[in-house]
Amino acid sequence: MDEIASKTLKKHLDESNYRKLMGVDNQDLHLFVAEYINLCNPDSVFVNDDTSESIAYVRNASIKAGEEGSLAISGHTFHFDNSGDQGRDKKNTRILLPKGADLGPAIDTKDRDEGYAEVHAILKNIMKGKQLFISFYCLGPSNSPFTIPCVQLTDSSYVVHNEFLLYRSGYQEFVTRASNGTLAGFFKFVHSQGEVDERKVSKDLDKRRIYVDLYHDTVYSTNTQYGGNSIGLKKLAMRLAIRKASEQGWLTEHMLVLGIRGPKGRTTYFTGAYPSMCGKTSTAMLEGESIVGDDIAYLRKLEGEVRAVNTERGMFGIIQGVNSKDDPLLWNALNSPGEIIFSNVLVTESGDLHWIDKDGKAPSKGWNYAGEWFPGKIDAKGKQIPPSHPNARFTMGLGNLKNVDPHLDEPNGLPIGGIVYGGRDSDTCVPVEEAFDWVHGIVTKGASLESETTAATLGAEGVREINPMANLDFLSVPVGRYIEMNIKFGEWLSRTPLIFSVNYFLLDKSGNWLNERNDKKVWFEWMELRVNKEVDAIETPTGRIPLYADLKRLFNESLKKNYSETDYIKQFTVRIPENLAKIERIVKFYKTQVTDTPGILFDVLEAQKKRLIKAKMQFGDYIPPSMLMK
Ligand code: OXD
Ligand code: MN
Repeated sequence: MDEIASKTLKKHLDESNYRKLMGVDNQDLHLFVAEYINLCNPDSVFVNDDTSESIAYVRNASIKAGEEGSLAISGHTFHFDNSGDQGRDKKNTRILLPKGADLGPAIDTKDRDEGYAEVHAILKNIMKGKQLFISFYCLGPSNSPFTIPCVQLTDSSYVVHNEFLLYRSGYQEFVTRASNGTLAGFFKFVHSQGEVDERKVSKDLDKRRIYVDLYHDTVYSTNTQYGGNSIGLKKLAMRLAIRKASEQGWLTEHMLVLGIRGPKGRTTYFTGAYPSMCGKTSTAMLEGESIVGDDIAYLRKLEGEVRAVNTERGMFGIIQGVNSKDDPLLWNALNSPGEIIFSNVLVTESGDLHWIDKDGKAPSKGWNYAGEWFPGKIDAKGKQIPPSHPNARFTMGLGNLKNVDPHLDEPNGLPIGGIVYGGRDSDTCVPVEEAFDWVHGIVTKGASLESETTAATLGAEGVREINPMANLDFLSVPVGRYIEMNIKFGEWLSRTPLIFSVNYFLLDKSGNWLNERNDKKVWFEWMELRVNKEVDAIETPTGRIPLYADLKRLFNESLKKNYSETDYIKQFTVRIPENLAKIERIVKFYKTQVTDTPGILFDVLEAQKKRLIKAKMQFGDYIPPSMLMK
């Protein structure tokens, strides 16, 4: 090893931690660790080798450091982030690019040399007086074609604790790959929470940066604790993986993976992309079905089939609205003993919790991300502070759930029958619709996904935005190239998944929901039957929709609900003006915000526009499904 690196490691690591690090016999790793020890200058270093002692050490460290506190139920802990650090910081998240490289106007980038210098200046001595934790993980099941090994450096035991719960451990994978020479290309994450105040929350938010160095597979994150900014393997790794996937011909997607039980004991697997806070986790948790993952999936073509894995093994889920009636499985897990971290919820003196729309009333007193709380408390701008933040979260391993799919760790992933795209759309798309074919689906459902912004990111809520495949925030390749990759991915398959759209957020003219929360179970059961060619559909200008009789039967069988034809007509009427307006917005986006849009996208949208205009001339602006039945 390089002499300076060797000296640094020997100086900063005690004998046992040095031994653990050297257990991974890889020079690149040692040089990387030594470089950031020299720069960040921690007081001590802890290497996590995934033994139960190491895990216990970190768990205790988080309580000891005050990053987490214990709660009444055994294994439950809480954590607060700064009130200005409650969501993903899109403004300060940048892809670092060398001179001459360009990802187009829709993706925020920064000159690599400038960004690198800036973040390295912030990192200098940032860990003085602190301990550095080094941990190893695998994205995807270990020892599989999907596996990406990752190493995380952080001074936050809260971040490490989250990662224990969310990712498959990777020390052994590093040891094995280092010894057989297959460790090249591992992902690297350097995080520091920076200085914390008396509540142990990051205080230098003006120095919050999340910089993604694509060409060195490294991400830097500073002066933030919010999981979406700090947990390297989550949305930070996604950017690295999207680029890797684009070079190797597979896909990294913002997708859940879910098993839907069909007739005769069959399970059909779906993936589904939804922007944050648009029903992704509650879909993954559908009662009677099985969850493989709720956030990020890798998709590969293996022997002519699309197969998918959850890159994670836990959930960093939004807790607002979780209640015993609508989410019985999650409710049970969140109220049972077991290892769970709750962030930015309301904590009472007795160690109980409250969050927005939980069963029961908010207590009259407690502590949350904004300090001591009581009903009616207002912030500096005179706005009422809710008991918990709308983006408050829980972190929990999928093993805590009764509905976890038994094939979660299948090394070759699960065969995918359908791919679903869903956004927050109050007035345009029907609740469920099948695309005519792969390319039509990728263009009109995935690439045309629109959604209203939510509290998962900092900034205004409720603004309609185009969000291709719900993945725009994480793209690290030009948008056009990404769409092209998706189109190409559907070629040369012996079994092509069907593509669908769903919309849980339709409103009537008076602003009332047109659907109930659990209706999505029926949409998925209908899609399962379509994938297995067991029900017919009605062809509309925008895709294929269910027949009333099939939905009536499914509502009755699955939800014990009488589904009226009036509701069906309200929900499934084709809205021509809204659909035409949507096409205008999408075309404008791809003409002005994307410089490399594949021509086929415009062709497919133009054909859809023509079908809509033709139907309008024949049937008018709002077409009930019965008029389109052959
Ligand atoms: C998430 C997000 O946390 O997308 O999953 O914001
Ligand atoms: Mn997400």
